[in-house]
Amino acid sequence: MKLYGSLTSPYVRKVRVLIKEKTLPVELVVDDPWLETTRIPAMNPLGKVPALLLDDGEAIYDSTLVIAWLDFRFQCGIVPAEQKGYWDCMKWHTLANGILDAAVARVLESRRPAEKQMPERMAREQARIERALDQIESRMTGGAYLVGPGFTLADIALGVALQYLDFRDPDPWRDRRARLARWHAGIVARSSFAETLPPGFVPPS
Ligand SMILES: N[C@@H](CCC(=O)N[C@@H](CS)C(=O)NCC(=O)O)C(=O)O
Repeated sequence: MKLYGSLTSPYVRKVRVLIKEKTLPVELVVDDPWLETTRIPAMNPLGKVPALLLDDGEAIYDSTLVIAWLDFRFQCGIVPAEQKGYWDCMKWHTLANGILDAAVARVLESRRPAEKQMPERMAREQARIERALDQIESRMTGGAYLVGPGFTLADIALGVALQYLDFRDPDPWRDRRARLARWHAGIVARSSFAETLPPGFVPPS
């Protein structure tokens, strides 16, 4: 079983953190979907990473589905089984994915030639991120984990999303968000996060 993806994609990183956490037998194959040499479209017609290539040749794609597939196949227990914990975890994952979608859209817009950039588009994406972070800060309970007493997919998804903000756009998101910053420091101290940092990225201390 092989995971295809780039080392800078936060969507791929969510899966890589899960693989490290649970020591799953999945080999990482580095593939940048933006390069002409990419093999991703043969696996995922949408041309995006991550894609998980199964031993029978079938491919699973989209990080949410790849994680659900691995969780089911290896009984990882990364999502609580009881109803409230399950849906809380799914909600956090969805919100974290939304932050990532907004952050990635903003980064892509900022890479267009200056005369073609749409500042209002970037501002709209930034506003989504700010609203999400403010809501999350107001909901933080001060505990070490987002859902229940243990580490879950919610911690992986939001931990990766916030570190992607640090990586691509060192916005002072920690200002006014002390509880979120404290929780995040505990999550990214895990070896699964340290071992999956984008190359060359030094997280803020
Ligand atoms: N919803 C998808 C998003 C995946 C995604 O956007 N991946 C980016 C890398 S960060 C990609 O492959 N982009 C290539 C492209 O847009 O052509 C997921 O969760 O897997």
